[in-house]
Amino acid sequence: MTYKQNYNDIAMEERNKTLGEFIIENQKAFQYSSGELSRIINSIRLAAKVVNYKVNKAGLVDIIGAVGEQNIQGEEQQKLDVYANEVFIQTLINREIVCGIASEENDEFITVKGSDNSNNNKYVILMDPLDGSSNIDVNGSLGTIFSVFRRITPIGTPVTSEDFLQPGINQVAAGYVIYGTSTMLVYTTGHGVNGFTLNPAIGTFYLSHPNMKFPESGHIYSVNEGNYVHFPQGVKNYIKYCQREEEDRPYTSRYIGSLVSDFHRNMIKGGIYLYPTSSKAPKGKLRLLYECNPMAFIAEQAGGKATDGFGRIMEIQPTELHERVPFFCGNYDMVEKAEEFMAEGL
Ligand code: P6P
Repeated sequence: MTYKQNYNDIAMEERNKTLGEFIIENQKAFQYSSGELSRIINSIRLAAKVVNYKVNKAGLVDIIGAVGEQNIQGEEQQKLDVYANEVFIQTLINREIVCGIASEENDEFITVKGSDNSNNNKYVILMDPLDGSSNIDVNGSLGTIFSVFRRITPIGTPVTSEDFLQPGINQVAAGYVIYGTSTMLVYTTGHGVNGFTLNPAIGTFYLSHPNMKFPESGHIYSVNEGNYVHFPQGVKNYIKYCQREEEDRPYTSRYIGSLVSDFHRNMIKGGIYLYPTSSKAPKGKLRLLYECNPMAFIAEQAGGKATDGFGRIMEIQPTELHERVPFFCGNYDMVEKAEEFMAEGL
């Protein structure tokens, strides 16, 4: 038999490179390529597999249902939220690769010292360990979102809030895990976006979506229309524009209640995700540091756009760890059109 079998006969395991192989091949492209960033992605990979196992068993194991406490967001903490948070934090600490961790589930950031009690690690990571947890009890898809910065305070000193409160343009890596019909890790280090699908049978991620880009045009809009009456006039006008029977419209409305899932579908099929301000969420609901910035980095690397309705998300100077911002993200021209309505409809 010739070496070149029929491509489709070759199992993914043989035809697609693994995440590990991809990281090694692209090591030199990582900014400050000292291997630490690769090790961060590797630790995310391990934690994602552990969380994926629990997410898939959530219906069987007693980890469904709120743990009874509330996080700083005032949201009911689901057991899986707490579990995922602990898995990602412990995996990152054990690997001794970051000097600090901030999480949606923790009021304050965590200082991470080396086993020799040093502060010599160069990176901080910010994360939403389990995004869309309201979907847990209804078997909906969930996600993990992460954002990586190089610390800006002197190496060797304890990490400070300054290291976390950096504008999104300083990110050195960002990504998400989507726990859906399949589990994928999608991330960027500033050199394009690549998606890796987990083969749960052997616990290996394979490069299934190389160089991901938004399609030329999009026809999906994702927003919680239950809040319509509370939206700014510009958002109301944009939603009516999406629904009007003219040109390439009406668009399709799709909203899963999980940013990662809505974003992922829109990046593949073309669309826009909006979480505007409303009287119920005067600054919006989504958090700048560990939801909007990482998704904005990925969106821009995939040829899309991410704004707060008026300005680029990644140029916002954060002032507090859990600050919220309005979020418009997706196909470049769709976000631009929404911004036009925001400018008119003040
Ligand atoms: P609402 C999940 O809590 C989340 O942060 C995003 O993942 C999701 O898109 C949004 O909030 C859903 O919020 O108010 O529409 O239920």
